[in-house]
Amino acid sequence: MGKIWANSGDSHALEPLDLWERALPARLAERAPRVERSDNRETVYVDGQIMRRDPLSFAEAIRPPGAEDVTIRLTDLDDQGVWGEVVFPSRGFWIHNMTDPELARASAAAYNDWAADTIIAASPRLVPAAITSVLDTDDAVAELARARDRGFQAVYMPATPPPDRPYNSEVWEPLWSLAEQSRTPLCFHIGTGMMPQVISRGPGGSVINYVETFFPGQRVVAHLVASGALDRHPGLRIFVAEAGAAWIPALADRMEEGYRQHDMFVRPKLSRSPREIVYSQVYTSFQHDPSALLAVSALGYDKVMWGSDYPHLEGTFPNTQKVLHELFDDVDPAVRDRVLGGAFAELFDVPPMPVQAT
Ligand code: MZD
Ligand code: MN
Repeated sequence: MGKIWANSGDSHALEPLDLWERALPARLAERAPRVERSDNRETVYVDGQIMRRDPLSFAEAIRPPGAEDVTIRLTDLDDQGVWGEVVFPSRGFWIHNMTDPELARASAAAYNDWAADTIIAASPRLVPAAITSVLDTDDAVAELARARDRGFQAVYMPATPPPDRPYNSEVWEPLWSLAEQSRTPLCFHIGTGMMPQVISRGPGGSVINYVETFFPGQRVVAHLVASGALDRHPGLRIFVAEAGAAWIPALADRMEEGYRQHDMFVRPKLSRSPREIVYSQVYTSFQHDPSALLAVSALGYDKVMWGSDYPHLEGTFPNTQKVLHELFDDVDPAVRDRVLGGAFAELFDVPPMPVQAT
């Protein structure tokens, strides 16, 4: 079977353990994301909190050499058939669990400098997403502007914002404006921000947790559509990464019904219907879901990208070609090209992909 080439909306870089230690003054570095390993577990600390305590087997399983070595990453990409990819943080995710604005501002800038020097500099196929503060809008706007100057094309946002800064709040308006004006997609990766990933323990816990982490991605869309944020900024594109895609049409139906049947309560009124806003400004990615392709072919929602989620267990590495053939061999080539490159190209600029094998 010929090699299928794909652009991927979702992957992760693993930061050096001493990134923040080297970049920040000691009084901040000691509260930046750091890791301790003992008795077969890895514990992640940030801003005085324990964020995760994983079995080493899980922590190590998501770290093939390409996770932190860009040269090996590019070799893996060629082998797997991934041309361009959005690169999200790993430990940088924990910056959005900080409560100290100065620490968040400095930690985000340090991550962005590292990602620009290491990932952007390595290849035009790699599109790292910059981190900004979510505690202070002025800091977020300043760092987005700085990141654009450093060559970033995207910003990563947490699926769950700080409790006092919900995404329907006006406090975010200057960030929505700059993201629209600079054509910078805001990329909300699931399992991040002020909601723990592990909610349920005991019977079925891991699958319950896996399902629970995709609900905040749906809340992001509901908040940004219903509050009018996306309606006020028609050029703003948001991307919910790693939550699948087939829920978008159902969410659009739900918002349409609520907007229409509860008209007497609706504010603000929108200039376009919720579905028009979602279908024109909300992008999603999936790894294995057959339902995602049906959202495109059967329900007309085409802002769908495939994502490898390299190097995570939830992704397709090292079996990407097998997954792509299973997903796309019997699919309309127009749908395949849309999901493997077209939607990606509306948000991100990478060199032209090799010609698909017929
Ligand atoms: C980025 C988020 C994704 C998730 C959360 C997990 C599985 C568990 O036996 P017991 O009673 O002690 O129960 C333990 C239990 C098995 C219930 C629990 O430990 O569910 N462990 C792994 O944390 N699942 C839902 S999935 O949150 C979206 C997908 C898996 C990788 C994930 C955890 C990654 C992400 C995302 O923020 C992170 C990061 C750097 O890589 C991994 C870990 C960390 C968090
Ligand atoms: Mn991911």
